[in-house]
Amino acid sequence: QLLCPSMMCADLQNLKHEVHQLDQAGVDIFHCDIMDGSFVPNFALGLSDVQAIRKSTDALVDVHLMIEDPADKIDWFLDAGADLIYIHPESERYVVKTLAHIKDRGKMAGIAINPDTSIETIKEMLYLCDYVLVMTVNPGFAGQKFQEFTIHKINKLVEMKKEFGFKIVVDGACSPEVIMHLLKIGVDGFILGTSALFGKPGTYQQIVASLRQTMQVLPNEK
Ligand code: S6P
Ligand code: MG
Repeated sequence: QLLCPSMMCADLQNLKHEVHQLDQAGVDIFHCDIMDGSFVPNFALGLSDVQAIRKSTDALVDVHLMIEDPADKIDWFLDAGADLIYIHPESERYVVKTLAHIKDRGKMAGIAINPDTSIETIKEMLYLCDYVLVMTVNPGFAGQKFQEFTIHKINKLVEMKKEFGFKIVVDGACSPEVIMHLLKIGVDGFILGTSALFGKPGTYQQIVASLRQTMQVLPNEK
């Protein structure tokens, strides 16, 4: 199972230290939220943050592009050191072409879908996806409420991943309880924000170890 800290929730005044602590705690993918104030009503990390995180770890770094027309910005983030890029089909006219470009550059490609977006709209593109990021809150902010209705879609995606082989990661309000529930359904990874990691009591090491321990004792149903 993949545990992916949402770096916009980290202490950005001590970014390098935060990355080292999270690395030591054994996280899997550093999740970088990029917002443009237009596709979503907020700004978050930028290119220089991705570069700084890349320099501070050998672990995988992902970039979640919550921006309008991401296609022509892909190379910026790949050059900054991203291993995996998520694009939103809601903001990109040529999703297949953009995913193919990421793959052509030898990196991993992902689609991120808003709660309201049906998987019917991305079915034809899944063959190009290494990851599908299911938003369980409307993108833009940490600390929102989990949108229960997205579980139906997650169940359908779990069925589809057998055919296509992508991994499912869930982003938004992933508390320990939500994680345990989704893990049983067959979700592969979780974005850890304020609901499970940042601002919680204990060190990153303790929190990640306790999450892993609870995850291990679950029966592996899928
Ligand atoms: C939100 C962004 C996410 C959040 C993360 C916060 O638009 O894409 O990655 O940072 O979901 O987690 P939480 O637990 O505070 O909801
Ligand atoms: Mg995100």
